[in-house]
Amino acid sequence: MNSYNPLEIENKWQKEWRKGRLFNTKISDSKNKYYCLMMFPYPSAALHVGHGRNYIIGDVAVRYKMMKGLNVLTPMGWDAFGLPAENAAIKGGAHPKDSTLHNIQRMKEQLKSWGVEFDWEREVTSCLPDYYKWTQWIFLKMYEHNLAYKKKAFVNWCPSCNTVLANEQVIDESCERCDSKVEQRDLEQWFFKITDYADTLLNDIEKLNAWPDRVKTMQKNWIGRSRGVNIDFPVEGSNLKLTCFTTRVDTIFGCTYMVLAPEHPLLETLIADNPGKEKIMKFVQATRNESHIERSGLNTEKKGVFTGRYVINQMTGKKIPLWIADYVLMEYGTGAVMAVPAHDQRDFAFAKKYGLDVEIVINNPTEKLNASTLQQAFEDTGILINSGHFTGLDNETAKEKIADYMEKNNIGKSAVHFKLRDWLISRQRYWGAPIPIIYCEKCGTIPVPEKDLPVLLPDCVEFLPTGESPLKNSQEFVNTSCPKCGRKARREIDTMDTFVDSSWYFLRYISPKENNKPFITDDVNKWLPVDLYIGGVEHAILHLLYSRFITKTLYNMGHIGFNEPFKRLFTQGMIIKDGMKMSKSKGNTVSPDDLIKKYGADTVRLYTLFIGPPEKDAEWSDKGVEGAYRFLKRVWTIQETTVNENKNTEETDKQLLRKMHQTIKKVTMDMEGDFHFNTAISSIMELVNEIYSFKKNDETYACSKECLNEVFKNLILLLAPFVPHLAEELWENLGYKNTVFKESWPIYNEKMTLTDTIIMPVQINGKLRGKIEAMRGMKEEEIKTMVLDDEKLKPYFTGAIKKFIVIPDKLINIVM
Ligand code: ANZ
Ligand code: ZN
Repeated sequence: MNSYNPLEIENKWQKEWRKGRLFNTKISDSKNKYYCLMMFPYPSAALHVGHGRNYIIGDVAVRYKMMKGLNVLTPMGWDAFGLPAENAAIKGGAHPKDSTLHNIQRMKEQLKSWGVEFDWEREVTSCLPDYYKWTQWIFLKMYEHNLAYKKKAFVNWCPSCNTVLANEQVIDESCERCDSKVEQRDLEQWFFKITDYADTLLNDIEKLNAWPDRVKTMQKNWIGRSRGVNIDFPVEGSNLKLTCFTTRVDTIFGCTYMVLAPEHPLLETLIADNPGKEKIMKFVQATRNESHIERSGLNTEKKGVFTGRYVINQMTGKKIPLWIADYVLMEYGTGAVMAVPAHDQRDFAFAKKYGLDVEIVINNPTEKLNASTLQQAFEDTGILINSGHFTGLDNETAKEKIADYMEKNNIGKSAVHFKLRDWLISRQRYWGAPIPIIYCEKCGTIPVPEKDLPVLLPDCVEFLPTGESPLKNSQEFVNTSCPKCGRKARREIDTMDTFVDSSWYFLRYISPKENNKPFITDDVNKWLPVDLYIGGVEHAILHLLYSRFITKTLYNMGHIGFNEPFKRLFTQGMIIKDGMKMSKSKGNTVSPDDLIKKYGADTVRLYTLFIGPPEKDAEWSDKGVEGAYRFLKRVWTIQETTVNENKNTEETDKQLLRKMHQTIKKVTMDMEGDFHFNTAISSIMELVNEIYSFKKNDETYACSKECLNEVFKNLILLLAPFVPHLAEELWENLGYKNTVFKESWPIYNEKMTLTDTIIMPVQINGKLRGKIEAMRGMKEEEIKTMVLDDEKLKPYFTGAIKKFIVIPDKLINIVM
């Protein structure tokens, strides 16, 4: 037998799988379907072993499900539009299209060399016209159903990338990509009306019972539903009134001032007669340039200015000062807040800074509070004090009673507000799908007719960012004619956020070459929802929320028959190197290429899977790879073993078979459960050790040939999803003609997993006093002797034994 030569066998089997079309799925056959989706990557640069973990986990799941007899669909594609390719191009490299397509080739080769197989006939690439044509179609459908609109909005602006950023692309007030400080700008932008779906997106989270709880919680918090009351405050000396939203109406008697957002629409009217209005407007202007994240942060110092006006708290009849403060955002609630310094920390800090009144209206049950010595707001629950005839109520009851009272007396109204904002989808950048809109001087905003899709992205464009989309400079692109009246018209020059591209790609995989439709309704209805979606937790909020949203809109429009896209979600942990997340910018990446050349893909796969529970972060170590390689060589060598058949092997066979059944059980449970491949692999390693423990110095086994063959055969099947090339080769060497992935997953026999020794508890006068280890089916007399001789039990035998009851294989009961 040859020694283990991974490169040779890996090459051979990768070719075989493709020749045998093992991963090419027939969509027409949806019986026992299993759709396994892995987040499609951004083709920025070569993959490192951290990326690899994602796809290796997916590949194991796919191969396992195949062996379980399911008809598995495993497609792959490229999230190919977006900033990095464009930024790289600006730095003097190739055209984004060339570099992107080049990277795709490179990454595809890497996936193949890992032995990670996909149905490549279904490949989608979001920057190619046959894909983005349908992204534009999605936009048109959204527009048609009033779910896409344009408005002026304050947006995060990166002055260096010269583009709008989504909130989550802003990290510590800086641009995620280039670290420049982010500004706020008021710009015309396109939005998708995701807020119309806030309630459904929130409620349907309950249905996602195979999603990780923490992802569900992140989605809930992002949607952020709050129930409370909108309260009216009349403005003194005018017939205006200001409405504020509060979730703590129980604290209304402690409201000592009111605060408006600097962007509040009534602000200029309110300060019109104020001689100091210029100073106020200066403050307003300055605040508007700060990022929202900075303004509302818990630890940033709050700034404000008095408007000179007062409003009436209708519950107390008192007039309270009206302020403007940076910590109030126009985008949330009503843009006005009733401030209760005694019970809200932000209000407390603000009141202390500007010398505003503090009035305690909730009693701290453990310590009497004093307004003049209060060190921080008391935000807990308690009993109302100083609150008119609501005094004495606990604050939850008070919330209801006060809300009722306000509704009856026209002071306020129950209200629900969401944190979720509409989805800003326009980008002032080149490398994205053009928004299919035309502006005609006569007809206004006109959507591009479906028959004219795609609106092609021109190749020759000067794409240096200027703050406006580079498409502006392409005359051939901008100038067009109005689809309605035929007059000269201009095209929209903004492109779409790449999150739009990725919000529907899982539908396209089912019929990727379809020319007349984005997808075939009947087929997607058969194959979706996706059975298993694997990806990084960094997409736990936006990508998943947007995909759910687009799915729900298409469902409501009648294009698909399901309203949640992903049945089960699995988020894998990151690979850490030198204490940091592996990434190109940190310079701590490990390339799989050299490792695969040196040890083979199976070793790299095994190590990656063995490194820890797949949902947790794990530290990479090159030494560990060496260990995985040694293990596979050990497995390889089992096939060379000869057996001494003269031995009496009944007992040892039984022992080895028991270990085998135990291993099958353990591995199967790990595969079916939380994908704990690491513990599955360690139990396989134990089985291999057990096999080796029968190895004698004379290179023979003390078990029978039949037994060893049986165990080895099942060992190969168990290993197949993890180290597929090695498994195929060993399988072939055993004389099998078919690929191991057409074999059934091994089945264990529960009875055969049981050990022959059993632990029996010993009760003395009804109390558990100890345990003994007995053999299954041991005679009563033998057990009695064992118990009486047991050193630990001896101290309890102080009197005469009245009864000695043995319940066979279970329990011993002694009465003294
Ligand atoms: C009075 C009050 C007293 C409040 C108290 C809290 C505690 P959630 O739960 O996140 O929805 N608020 C309302 N609109 C705001 C805005 N545009 N900008 C900043 N803050 C705003 O938060 C609702 C609470 O956040 C509201 O309840 C309001 O302060 C504040 F002891 O009203 B509260
Ligand atoms: Zn027109």
